[in-house]
Amino acid sequence: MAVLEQWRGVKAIPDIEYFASGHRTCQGCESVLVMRYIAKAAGPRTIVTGTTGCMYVANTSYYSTPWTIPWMHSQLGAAGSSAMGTAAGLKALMRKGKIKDEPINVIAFCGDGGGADMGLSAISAALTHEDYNLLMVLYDNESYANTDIQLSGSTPWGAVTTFSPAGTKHRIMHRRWKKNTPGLLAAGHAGQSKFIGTACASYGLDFMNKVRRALSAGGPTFLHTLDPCPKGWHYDPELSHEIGSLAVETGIWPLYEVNEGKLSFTGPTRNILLGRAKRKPVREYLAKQGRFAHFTDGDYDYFQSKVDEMWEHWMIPGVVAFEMDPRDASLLQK
Ligand SMILES: Cc1ncc(C[n+]2csc(CCOP(=O)(O)OP(=O)(O)O)c2C)c(N)n1
Ligand code: SF4
Ligand SMILES: [Mg+2]
Repeated sequence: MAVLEQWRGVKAIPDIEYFASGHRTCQGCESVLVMRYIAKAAGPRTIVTGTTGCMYVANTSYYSTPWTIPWMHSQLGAAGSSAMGTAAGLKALMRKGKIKDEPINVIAFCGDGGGADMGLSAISAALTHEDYNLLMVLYDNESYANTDIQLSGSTPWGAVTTFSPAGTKHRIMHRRWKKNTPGLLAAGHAGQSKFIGTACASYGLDFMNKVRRALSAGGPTFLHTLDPCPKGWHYDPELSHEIGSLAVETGIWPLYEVNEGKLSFTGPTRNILLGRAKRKPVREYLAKQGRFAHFTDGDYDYFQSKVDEMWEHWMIPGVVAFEMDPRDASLLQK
């Protein structure tokens, strides 16, 4: 296992890039910034695998690649399996003396279609194998973007996608609330996974230090990032950074980590919980994106009420969605 020290400020971040030029993602793509950050945070002794999606197709076309560290494509639902296979293979080769015994980081990334939907079982399986050091990164652009923005289990309520166009008969075509993937993995793998967290590329230092903590944790780990996608979310590419910040500042995307079973909140989310900042209205985030352009006042109110519920009634805001049944609340009081 590598031990990567924390970077105390932006000046401590090295200039060198391990994910360089040569990709063809859209202008303003935040998922590609996620790739750059994970490579920078992990450093040169790293192997990356990546499932099919924008971060495969747009990054490795026509014999070009921005990856300067070893990278391998994996099947759409195979982030967990490829991470475990790579970690197990390295361990066996080192044990047999076929390669030098040294810390090598293993990172497997997937999109929300590949990870929150199709490959969730393999990610869960990898998180139960305490003897392998690996990090799985789910980059969430809230759609199957590469195949033209179909909705996934991670798409927010009411958003227009190619599978959920706003119609005249049914204005809101997507009526399911976004799946709480990091919460379900954190709650379901307590005592197995060493680190499970959320991040957003608008908070680069917080993001890269989480990657470094996860890689130094000594076990299977998982990071879920929320990535504004100008093409699928329909906004001017120059707004990507601001939209990512608004997702956190409105409380829609809480930043937290569960490290060795201990939960802590980071960045603006921590300030909101400490009472140092107020949650911004969700409308400020939603109204900047064309995928919500059909929203009425009632739709904004409904969205706000669901986010308020998450902060005011969940057992742990943004993480664990249950409330105690009032009839049983006294059972937990000592
Ligand atoms: C098993 C399988 N089913 C369908 C596809 C077609 N396909 C390729 S990329 C993709 C979208 C993946 O979405 P996501 O994982 O969210 O990544 P994104 O494209 O958004 O970056 C799909 C459906 C495939 N490659 N493999
Ligand atoms: S469609 Fe979205 S995720 Fe895919 S390359 Fe473009 S901006 Fe990035
Ligand atoms: Mg996606």
